[in-house]
Formats: sequence, C-alpha cells, structure tokens
Amino acid sequence: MNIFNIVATAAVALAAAVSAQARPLADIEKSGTIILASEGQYAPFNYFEGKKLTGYEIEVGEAVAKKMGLKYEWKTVGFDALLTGLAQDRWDLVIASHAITEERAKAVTFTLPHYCSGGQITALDPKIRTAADLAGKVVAVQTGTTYLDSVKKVPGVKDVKNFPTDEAARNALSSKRVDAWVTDRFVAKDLIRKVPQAGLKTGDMLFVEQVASAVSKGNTTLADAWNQALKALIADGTIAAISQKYFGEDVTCK
Ligand code: LYS
Repeated sequence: MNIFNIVATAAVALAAAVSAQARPLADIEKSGTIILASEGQYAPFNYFEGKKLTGYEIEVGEAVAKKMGLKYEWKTVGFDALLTGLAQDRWDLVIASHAITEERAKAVTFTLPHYCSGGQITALDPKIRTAADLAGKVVAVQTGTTYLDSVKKVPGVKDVKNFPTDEAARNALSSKRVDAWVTDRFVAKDLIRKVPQAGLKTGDMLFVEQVASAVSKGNTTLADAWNQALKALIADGTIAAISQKYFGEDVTCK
C-alpha cells in the first residue's frame, strides 16, 4: 500500500465512522425525542424572545416533530457550526434558513423546503437598488451564507464585509460602516415594518432560493419521515397559519 492508498482508506473509514453516527429514524423514535438545531439569531425565522426560542422555523420544526409523534429538544449555535454539527451527531436535524445549494448538498441531505425566498439589496440610500448600483460600494453580509456567495459575483463591488451574524451585518449598515446589506427579503420586510425609524430601503432581489432543513448526509429514513409530516402540515394549512403569524403572508414554495 502506498501513502495515497493509506490516506484514501483512512478517509473512507473516517467518512463511514462519521455517517454511522447519524441517528436513523428508528433510533430517534426509540428515544422518543428528536434533537433539533437552529441559530436563534435570525428573526423572524429563528430568534430569542427573552429566553424563549421562537420564530417561523421554530414553530414549523415543533409542528413537524409533533406530527411525527416525537418530543423535541433545541440546541442553538452559530450559523457556521450548524451543518458540521450534523456529521458529528450533535443533533438530528438543522432548521436554520439554509438554502438548498449544490455545495451544501455534498455534505448534508436536504428535506423538502419550508419556504421560498431570496437575497435582497437593502440600504439607507434609496439610490442603491440594483446589482449595478453596488459597483464601487461596500456590502455587508453574514459569513457562510448564500448572500456572501452572490455578492461576490456582482461585478465592481468595492468590498464585501463578513459578519458572524446577520444582525451584525445590519448594524454595520445602520452605523454607515457599509453602503448596503444583502439579507433575506422577509427579514428586510419584517424590519421595515417593525423598525420604520431605521430608514431601511429595499431594492432588487439578487437571487431566489428554496430553504429547507438538513439532516446528516444519507439519513434518508429521517428525511423521508420529516417530508411526509411537513407535506401533511402544508396540505392541512398548519404551515400557512404559522407563516401568516410571522410574515402576514404564506412563504411556502408555490
Ligand atoms: N438563506 C441564506 C443561506 O442559505 C441565509 C441564511 C442566514 C441565516 N442567518 O445561506
């Protein structure tokens, strides 16, 4: 065996060991409790109201778990650590506004989407509305997001500044350390409604995306059961009602 074979064999063994840790549906059912993970810093999708974790995705997650006949327990960590935690068996499922992307799909298995949205240009200056208007401008985004990937592709942007949370990116805009912020269109809409005095103005959507939960790569028993429960709750209007409560509209994918 040469060194390449040894390394390759070790990598395969490691991958097997990591994926073997994912709890299939039968194990979760036996324990009775699914471990859900989210960020808790992305209102109105997932955030804290005092000590209580709440938001559209939190209520959707809890409704789906209940429909599956399971109790649930929440873990919250930074956005960056959520998908890697799946491979380390720290939780069973992540529901934290991750869009389905090819890159992420290499590492995790996505469920059906629970909302459709996209990245929107947000600024204080009403003249900054289109991708072309971002030329020569400094733009804030949260690290590890599809917003970062998409802004990097806009020609002529002067600088893309990364922040650990979406809120930190927004604060950079409010304090005029950046010219624009790219965030989810429903996050921007909610802020404009709740904090009109902040003077945020929205421009074009840079892209659209489907947002879904993620389970450990290949954990299809869990993904299938989740999808079945989610579909039933979309069909009976439960998800639309949760959506109305947070957004005043139905954000599920049409
Ligand atoms: N939907 C975006 C993404 O997939 C942003 C999520 C941001 C969560 N704080 O990356």
